Amino acid sequence: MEINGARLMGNIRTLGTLGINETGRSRLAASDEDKAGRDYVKGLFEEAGLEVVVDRIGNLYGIWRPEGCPDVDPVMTGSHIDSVINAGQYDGDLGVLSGLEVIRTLQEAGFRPSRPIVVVAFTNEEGVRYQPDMMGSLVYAGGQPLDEALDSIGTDGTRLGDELARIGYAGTIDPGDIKPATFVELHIEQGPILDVEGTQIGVVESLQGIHWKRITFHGAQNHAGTTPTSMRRDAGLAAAKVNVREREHALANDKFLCTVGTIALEPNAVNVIPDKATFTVDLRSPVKETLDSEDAGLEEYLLQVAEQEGLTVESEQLTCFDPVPFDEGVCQRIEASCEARGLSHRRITSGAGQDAQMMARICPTAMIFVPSVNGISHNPEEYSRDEDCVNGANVLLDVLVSLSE
Ligand code: HGY
Ligand code: MN
Ligand code: MN
Repeated sequence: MEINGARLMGNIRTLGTLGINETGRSRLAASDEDKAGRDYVKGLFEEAGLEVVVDRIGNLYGIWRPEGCPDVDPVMTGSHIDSVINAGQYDGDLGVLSGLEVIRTLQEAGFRPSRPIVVVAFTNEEGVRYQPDMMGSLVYAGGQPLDEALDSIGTDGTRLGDELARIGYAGTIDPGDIKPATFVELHIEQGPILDVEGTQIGVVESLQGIHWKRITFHGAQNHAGTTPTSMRRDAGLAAAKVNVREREHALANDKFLCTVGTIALEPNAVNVIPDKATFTVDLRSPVKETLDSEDAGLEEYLLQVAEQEGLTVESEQLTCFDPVPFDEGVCQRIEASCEARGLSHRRITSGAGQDAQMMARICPTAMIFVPSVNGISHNPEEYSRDEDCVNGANVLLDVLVSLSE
C-alpha cells in the first residue's frame, strides 16, 4: 500500500502558505496565524470524515473509528503545526499531515482497523511565545497542570488561555482523556546526519535532554563616554561573558550544546551602558549527567560574574527535560517497514525536542525521521525532498497498520 504523495505534498505546501509575512513564515502558538493553520487542518480532518475534538489546552484531534471498530485505546500519531519565527514548512506539519494522509489511504483501501487511529496537532510545541516548549503534549502526558499552562504569560504579555479562547480553540475535553496504546511521530531530522550520509530514514530511538533558563543581570545605567571601565556595572558585558563561557564548554564536549537565542538590553541605547540584560539559554545533551552538571555549573558562574561585575542576577528555569529513550518494539516495526520497502535506515537520536518525548511518558513511543537538506531547520530554507517525505509517510503507514491490524 502507498500513500497519495501528491495529496500529501499539496497539503504541506498549502499549510506552508499560512502565516507567511514579509519576513518569512510564522505561526506562533495561539496567534491569528496559528488559527489559520488550525482551521485549515481541522477542515482536512472533517473532509476525511474524522471525529474532530479539541481539548482544553487546544490540542486538535482527528479520530478515525470506522463502523465496527472496537472502542479500545487508539493508535495515535501526529505532531504540531505551530512554528518558530521565520520557520520552514515541514517542521511539525509533515507529521500531522502524514498522519491524516495515512488515514485517508487506509479509508480508500477499505482497511478495517482493530483500533481507532487518531491524528493530533499538539498546541505550542515550539515554546517561542509561551514557555515551556512541547506544552500541549506535556500537559496531555500529565507533566504540567492544565491551569498552570493556561495561565502562562507569553513574551508579548498575553495569557495563553485567553488567546486559545480568542482563536476559538479552548476545547472541551480534558487533555489525556484519549489514552493512546502507542504513539508514532514522523518528523524531519532538522539536522545534517541523514542528508550527509545519504540515509533515507532515521529510526529515532532516543531524544536529548533540554534545559531552558531566562537570566536577568542588573547593573548600573551610565554614560558610555564618561564612565571609566573600572567603574562600570555593565549588564550587557555579563550576558556576553555567559555566552562565551557556554560556547567554550560546548567546544570542549561534543555531547553538549548551548544557544543564547534571545537577548534584550535596557535602555538599549547606543551611548548608554545597559543596566539590564535579559536573555535565554538553551542547554542540550543526550547525557543526563552532563546536562545536570552544566546547568549547575552555569548557575554558579552567574553568581561569579555578578560578583566580578558588581551586578545582581536572577535565573528562571523554563524547562528541565531529561533525555528520553523511545520504545524498542516500535523502533523495530519502523525498521521492518524500511527493510520491506528497501529504504536505507539507521538509528538516531533526536537533537530537537519533540511531542513524542512527552508521549513516551504514557505509552510506547518512537519516531521516524526523514532527511533535512543541508540540515537546515527553523529557517525558511528548511527543505525535505518530496520523495523523502513520501518515504516517511509510507513507513508511518506500515507502522500504523502493524499496530492496528
Ligand atoms: O526546541 C526544540 O527543539 C523544538 O523545536 N521545540
Ligand atoms: Mn518540530
Ligand atoms: Mn521546531
